[in-house]
Amino acid sequence: MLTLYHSPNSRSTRIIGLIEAMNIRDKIDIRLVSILRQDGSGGQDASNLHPEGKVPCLVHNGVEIWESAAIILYLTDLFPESGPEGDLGVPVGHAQRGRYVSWLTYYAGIVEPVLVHHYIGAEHPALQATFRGMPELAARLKAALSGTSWLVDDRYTAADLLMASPFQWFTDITPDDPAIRNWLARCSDRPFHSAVEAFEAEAMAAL
Ligand SMILES: N[C@@H](CCC(=O)N[C@@H](CS)C(=O)NCC(=O)O)C(=O)O
Repeated sequence: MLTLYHSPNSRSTRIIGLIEAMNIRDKIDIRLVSILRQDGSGGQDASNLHPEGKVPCLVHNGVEIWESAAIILYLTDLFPESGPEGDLGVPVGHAQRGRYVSWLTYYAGIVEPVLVHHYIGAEHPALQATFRGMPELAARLKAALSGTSWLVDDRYTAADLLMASPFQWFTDITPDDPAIRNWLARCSDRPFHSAVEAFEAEAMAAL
């Protein structure tokens, strides 16, 4: 039994995207919960099993899986080769598995902190030493996209879905580079986005 605790228009929206892209809606019970939003609205929901009351949180047979990158890895491993978009993951043993796992964990460990530091204007030698900054993030993306359309295995994977997501919300922080902008446009063109918009509109109305 799989349950996703979800709040619309939040970081868990990308998990809805993954679910739509993989066509696994019938395999997951999606429960809408409220969260404490950064503008002070909303509030934690006692029914949400995330240990900090955040979203997304996936629960599989009583075990909580939290952090978007972990949930994405978990679902793409659990349901390989599912959905009209084909396999969004990269299986264990595949030559590109390491690259796939690296982008997912790079997102969680580096990209989120770098974007938050950039947003609040935080600068410190320890931040630079530990996470680097926006120029380095842009350089990584640019290098990865040189000569290929996607980050891993020359095809759209959940690594693209996750890595593109913050730039799709905050378009003004997108690095000004044609390779990155074209990649984002390709990511935003994926057919599942219209289903996500419809799902989120309904979820918003239901909350
Ligand atoms: N790094 C986490 C971030 C999760 C997160 O911060 N989610 C926000 C929604 S965008 C949240 O639930 N905030 C509620 C709170 O802070 O209590 C992930 O990607 O899953």
